[in-house]
This record gives sequence, structure tokens and C-alpha cells, in this order.
Amino acid sequence: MASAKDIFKPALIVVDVQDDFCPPNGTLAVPNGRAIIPTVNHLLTLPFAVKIATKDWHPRDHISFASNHVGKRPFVDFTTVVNPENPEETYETRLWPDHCIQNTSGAELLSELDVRGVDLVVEKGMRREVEMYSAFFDPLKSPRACDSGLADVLRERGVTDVFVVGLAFDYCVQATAMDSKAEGFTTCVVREGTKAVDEGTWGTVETSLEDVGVKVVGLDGE
Ligand code: VGL
Ligand code: ZN
Repeated sequence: MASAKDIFKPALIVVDVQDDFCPPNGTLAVPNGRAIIPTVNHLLTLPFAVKIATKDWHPRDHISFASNHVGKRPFVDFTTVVNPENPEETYETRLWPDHCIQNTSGAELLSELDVRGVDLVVEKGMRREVEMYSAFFDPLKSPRACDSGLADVLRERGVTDVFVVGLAFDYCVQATAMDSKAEGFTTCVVREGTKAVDEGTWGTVETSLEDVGVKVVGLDGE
């Protein structure tokens, strides 16, 4: 007899497969970002209980853009963010070139992405004053500034397992997979379906994912 333990209801989360994250024209192009497309489109044909695409969706004055800070350079400098509700809580966030500005062409999902398979698009990063790599929550702890509602969507649909792909492995994919696991979903990142901003950090990122119980698996399951 089937028990609750046998239930397997997988969800697919396709993180930030947007023009600005892809060569050749993306303002924050992830090296070889387009190489993930065949894998992602293949996964989008499979019978997941729900398939979600996320979009980084920033206002023009977003805190993560180096251009909004005098004398700061993208990819190199960081800025400190203070939690207005809890001034003791701060975090450092890396500064980026302007990217994924709401309603610009760079913020669109890649035209090669087979969006017919996508059930729901989740936007994130709309609040000017907080960085939000994860598709679930911003990094502030008390109180959180943003909850995209994604965890509730997955729970409402009875999802047990979450498969994460997209861009970039070392930022939004990692943060999304970690929050997914912390929300109680069995979570895997599919290796062929993601690329890193900094390929050199792959091993460190994989170790930090595995330390919290997120598996990084190949399409062959290994
Ligand atoms: C991302 C940097 C800034 C990502 C988003 O999607 O990984 N990285 N914003
Ligand atoms: Zn961003």
C-alpha cells in the first residue's frame, strides 16, 4: 500500500534565465549561460507537479547596482545593507552592473526558453533597499522584508521535491536551493542546467549546498 512516504511530487524552478544574464549582450552575462538551454527546455517537457520560472526584476535605483553608489565598481566592491527594522542586523552584498531592470529588454526571459511549459512566473528583487538572490525570501532575518509567496505555492500543490536550474549557480540558484531545503523540500540542483558567474567557486558552492543537504546531481542522477 502506498504510504505518505512514497509520495513524490516534484517541482521545477528555473531561476533567472533572462537576457541580461546571457552572452553576448547581457549586462551581467554568466559565462556560457546559454549552454544550459537544452537541459532546461528538456526538463520543461517533463511532468513536474508545477514548473516555475523566476525573474530578477529590479527598480532602476536598486541597491545592488554599482552605478547607484558613488565611486563603486561592479564585480569588485560591496555595500553594507542595514535592516531598518533591526539596525544591529547588517549584511554585505556584492555590487553589480545594472541588470534586469523592470520592463527593459534585458529583464525578459530568454527567447529560446520554452515558456509553454512554465505554469507560473515569480518576480523578485523589487525592493530598492534589499538584495534578493533567493526566489523565496530576501536575506534579512528579523523581520523578512520580502516573501515571494513561492513556499506557499509549493505547499498548496503538495510538492515534496524541488529541482533547481538556471542562473547563476553561485548566486540565485544557490540561494534558492538553500531556502527550498530550509522550507522542508527535498532539493536538488541539476548540474547541466546551471552555470556560475565565477566558475572557480563551483566546488565551494557545491560543498556549502551539500552541507545543508542539497544535492547537486547530473541529468543521469549521479
Ligand atoms: C543574480 C547577481 C545579481 C542571479 C541576480 O540571478 O544569480 N546574480 N542578481
Ligand atoms: Zn539582481
